[in-house]
Amino acid sequence: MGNSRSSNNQHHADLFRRHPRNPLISAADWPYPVNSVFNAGATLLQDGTTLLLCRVEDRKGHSHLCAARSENGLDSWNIDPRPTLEPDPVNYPEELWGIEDPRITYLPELRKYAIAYCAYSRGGPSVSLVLTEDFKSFERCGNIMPPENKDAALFPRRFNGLWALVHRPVGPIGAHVWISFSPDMRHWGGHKLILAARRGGWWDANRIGLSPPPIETPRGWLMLYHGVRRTAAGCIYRLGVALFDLGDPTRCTKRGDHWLLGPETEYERFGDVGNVVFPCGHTLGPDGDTLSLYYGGADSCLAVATASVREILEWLDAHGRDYGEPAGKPPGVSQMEWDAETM
Ligand code: BMA
Repeated sequence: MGNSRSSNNQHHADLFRRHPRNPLISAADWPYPVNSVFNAGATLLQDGTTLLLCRVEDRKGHSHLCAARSENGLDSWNIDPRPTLEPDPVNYPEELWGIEDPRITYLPELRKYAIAYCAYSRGGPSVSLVLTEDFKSFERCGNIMPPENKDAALFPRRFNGLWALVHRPVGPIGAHVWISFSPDMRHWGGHKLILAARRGGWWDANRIGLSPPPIETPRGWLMLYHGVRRTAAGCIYRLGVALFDLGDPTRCTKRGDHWLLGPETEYERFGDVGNVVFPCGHTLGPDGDTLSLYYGGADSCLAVATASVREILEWLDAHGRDYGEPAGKPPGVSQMEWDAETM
């Protein structure tokens, strides 16, 4: 498994399995000089090719996006010889310091891919959206969430006629996951907090954010999210899971208490920013169950881990916190408010 600390995990569920070929891609593989390649969005093209839209950082410290394609999603990557999508600060000043962490959602209604990404503006990180049919030409929708906000992705279809976006604004009392709705992808409202960072000693205390775009399952939308633990030695980025109602994605139905993937291997523990696993994309295999999760390791390289959606759901059933009506919660108090008091 290439996992130097796997023995620590013998008593934990091994839901995500790292590929032995990890890390899959790093700066050394790039066709032009770059500092690092990480945090890629992912999608399967119509012909079954895996496309990764990688965050690529140059030696100014600014990021752009560049596509890498592979038939098996593991090797023989065909990388665009030049940046695929570059910041355009002349027309979009919010992209002054680069564009980062793309998350791709295919929209069957438009037959287009929507890419939500972080535009690093003078006011801080913000969310921008772009549409494409082919990852060659792009239709910019501009900045849709002002700073400080990131970790955004669109759902693949509308709810009650409205597009839905998951995102992560930062406020004075934590950074939580929100949802917003729009009739046209330009104007957003109906903002609602849907998953709160826990507090105190939890692995996901104070700061959480969406990882890859929500994953549709028969039981609901599976949301893999990252939690940030602040320690005396720096932050640790890990991955957890929650489930949302299929017809009403504002309603969390289950949440796991444990993280499912954390930095353990060398390529996750050491790099430009150590102790980081940061997935921005996934693909689903032809069996409809095998999830390939593409993630940045230590802000320096790209890796993949596979998991079974069915096993994740079973694990949530066995170990997840039920977001129904737990005993002791006074009527009229929302689950979120109750958690804030009790977690
Ligand atoms: C987050 C994002 C990610 C990055 C992570 C660790 O806030 O900026 O792009 O991987 O921090 O540095």
